[in-house]
Amino acid sequence: MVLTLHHLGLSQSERIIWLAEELGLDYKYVHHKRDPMFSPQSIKDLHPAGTAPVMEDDPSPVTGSKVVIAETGAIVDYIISVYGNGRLARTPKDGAEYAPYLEWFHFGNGSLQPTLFRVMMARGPTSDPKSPVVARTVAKWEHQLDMMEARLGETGAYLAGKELTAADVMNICTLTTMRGFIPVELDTVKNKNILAWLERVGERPAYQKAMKKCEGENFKPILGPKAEVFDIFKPRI
Ligand SMILES: N[C@@H](CCC(=O)N[C@@H](CS)C(=O)NCC(=O)O)C(=O)O
Repeated sequence: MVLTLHHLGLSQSERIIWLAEELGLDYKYVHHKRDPMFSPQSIKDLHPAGTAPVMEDDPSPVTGSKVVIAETGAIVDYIISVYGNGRLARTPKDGAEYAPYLEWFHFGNGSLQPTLFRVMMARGPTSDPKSPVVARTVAKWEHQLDMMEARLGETGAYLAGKELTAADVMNICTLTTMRGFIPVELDTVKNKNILAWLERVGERPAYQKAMKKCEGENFKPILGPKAEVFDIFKPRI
């Protein structure tokens, strides 16, 4: 066993565990508990970023020595290329799915998640609800959901096409687990394709297995229109 995947409880690092389960990889799982809300020292000791996920590959088949990565998109790319035989990715050879795959893959960390975190700041106690910046932030979030809704309407299934790809893996947690930090609701009419997509993902055995591994047997992922703040964040948000 050479691949070690580090997850921080209730966090976006669930994406890597889900990916590994979808690919059926053999890996060592390491769970880190928040301290009390952010990374514990055990995560900080792994990489200067001090954030999760962290992947350790020792020895990496690429270098023959230890490789450590702490950025989700890079870990996803590495795992798919080195251990996944390209599965769950799209390349120029896949024709029409290539460009949307790339765009939606990067949309997750490049647009959707930063916007959701800005919504959190906009709702914070120091924010002025009348500020145009707040209005613009909320409008941007709505607009990004509209884009996603339209794309899922086009494919009728997943972001790149009819099959799950890493583009879905990059985006799902912002609309599931991240809503346990920032409880935005989804509209059953306006966001119906998004909600159907969350349900589709929630039915995947690999997703279920990953979520149980990350958060315990009794954890219920946020897959419906309503979202409640996780207990550990309640006094702080
Ligand atoms: N861009 C990074 C962000 C990583 C990140 O901020 N992870 C959060 C998990 S939700 C974290 O480690 N938070 C704890 C902390 O910042 O102390 C990625 O996609 O991997």
